[in-house]
Amino acid sequence: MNKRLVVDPITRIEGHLRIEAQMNGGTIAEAYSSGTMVRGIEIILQGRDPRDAWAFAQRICGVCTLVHGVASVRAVEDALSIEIPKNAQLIRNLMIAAQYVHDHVMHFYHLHALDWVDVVSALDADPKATADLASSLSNYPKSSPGYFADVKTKLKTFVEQGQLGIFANGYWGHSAYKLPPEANLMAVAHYLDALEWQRDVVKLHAIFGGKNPHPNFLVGGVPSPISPNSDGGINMEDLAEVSRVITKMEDFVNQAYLPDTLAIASFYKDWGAIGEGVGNFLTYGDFPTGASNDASSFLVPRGVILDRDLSTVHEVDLHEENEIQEFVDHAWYQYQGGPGTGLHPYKGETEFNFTGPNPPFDQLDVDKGYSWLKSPRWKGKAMEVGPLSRMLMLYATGNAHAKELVDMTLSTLDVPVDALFSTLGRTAARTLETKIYLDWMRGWYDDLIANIRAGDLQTHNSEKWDPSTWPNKAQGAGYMEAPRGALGHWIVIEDQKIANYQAVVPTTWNAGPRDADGLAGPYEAALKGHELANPEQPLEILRTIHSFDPCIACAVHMVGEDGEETMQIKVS
Ligand code: NFE
Ligand code: MG
Repeated sequence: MNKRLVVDPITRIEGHLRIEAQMNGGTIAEAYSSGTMVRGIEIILQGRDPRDAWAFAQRICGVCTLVHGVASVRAVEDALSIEIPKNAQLIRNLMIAAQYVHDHVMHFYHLHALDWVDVVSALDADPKATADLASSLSNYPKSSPGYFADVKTKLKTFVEQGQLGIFANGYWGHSAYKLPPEANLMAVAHYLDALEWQRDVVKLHAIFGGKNPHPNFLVGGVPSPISPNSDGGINMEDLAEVSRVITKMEDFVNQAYLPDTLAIASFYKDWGAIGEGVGNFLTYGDFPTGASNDASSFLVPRGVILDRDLSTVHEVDLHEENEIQEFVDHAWYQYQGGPGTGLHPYKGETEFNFTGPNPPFDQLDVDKGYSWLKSPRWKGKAMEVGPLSRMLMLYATGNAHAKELVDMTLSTLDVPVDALFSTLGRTAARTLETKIYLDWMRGWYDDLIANIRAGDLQTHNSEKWDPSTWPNKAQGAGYMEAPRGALGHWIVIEDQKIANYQAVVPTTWNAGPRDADGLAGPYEAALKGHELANPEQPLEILRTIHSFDPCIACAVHMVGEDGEETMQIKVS
């Protein structure tokens, strides 16, 4: 009899995700992805003042802490035709890119690395050899034998006391771990350093947005005024600190994140042919250099790549009702239009329809609803969104830096271009795009300083702040590239209040369940065909799911009650 493997919850992600894998011997024949928590921010927003929406929407998630704020103010600005000042655009770009750098480094070391790095094996490392390895890879300052000996001692104490703490519950010793002990020790050391590093780099958000997580936003611009020589608002000392933060980001990315990615990947080249997914890639695009809703000015272009064909980029219209639609045939929602209905977000409905099974249960009934995520589709097709989609879009549209980075990675690893479409490609894309955005950050920073020096201090456009200036009915789309991919908020405003609000977020695209036609979502498609060395320790599932960097709070716009904390693996 075919067995169904259940992994619930998947750990080292945001939120609660359950994967069920229909096994054929040791191979995954079919996989099912289920978001298991629910709240309902879209419903909470109805009837509120559109100018307040960002503050509620931002609470969708505490990981991608600012993206829902940005998407929300952009949606309102699009609906009311508000253009924001140049300085506000630059500051938003800086804040968005800072989020990427922070989020991607944390994801690599704290959420994904331990799928590839065996912490316990690091105890066998020779600190001197580790220092030699680290020094051969980069000029990261902490690369001495004494430093690695200290990290090893710290780790040894954890293990001997049975208190692995943040390293508890790994599949240490699993046969799929391939790194030599020295590479494991180096990666563990950088894991710990990244924890410290991220504490500093969030200052950029605090300076521009008042705090982190959840920095403040403002419809029409940014909330903190620029006042170069005063104590209130953003002064020159604050801006100097922003520059120091960017340098700190550059140093860690160049000296640790990029070399570590390449070094670790070189032991896992086989993962360049595993975890391909749906092969369709969507970007909404971001980083305007002109008006915020003029996609032609975006540094990351908008578009779709189909069937891995990088020679053609298809156009995407976010307002066209036949393009982006959400289906709920395998989700715990219902539409007034009945089964098979796909709704554009302007017409979106969020009505719960939980059809069970009630917990505790052994397995989901995948013929019915089985997730709190909807199934978004573009022209009926499942789309992968995120770092890989963006890198492919930059590559396909001829971005020179992207091409240089991708070509360098392929030749360093000695893998074919097809290796991009994989678990390894997804993880490498995250690292490579971080390099590109850091370069852009430096440019935006310089532009901002030049504007200020030229006397342009404007950060807010208040022309349409007063609701009496608004039309009775308006609708708009706010979109961006969040760290995990294309994010859109759609708002309908009637009589100065929110009549409908829908968010379609990256993890919904990637982790959503099957649609009306039974077509699998990207997670589900990517897992198909995985061979598990040991089904009781499904490390291979974690590798591919983590390569997408799941965030289920975003995906269902929810915060759930705390479920079980331990990971449960069941073969039934
Ligand atoms: Ni909660 Fe998010 C990002 C958004 S993912 S992390 O990035 O939007 O669905
Ligand atoms: Mg939604």
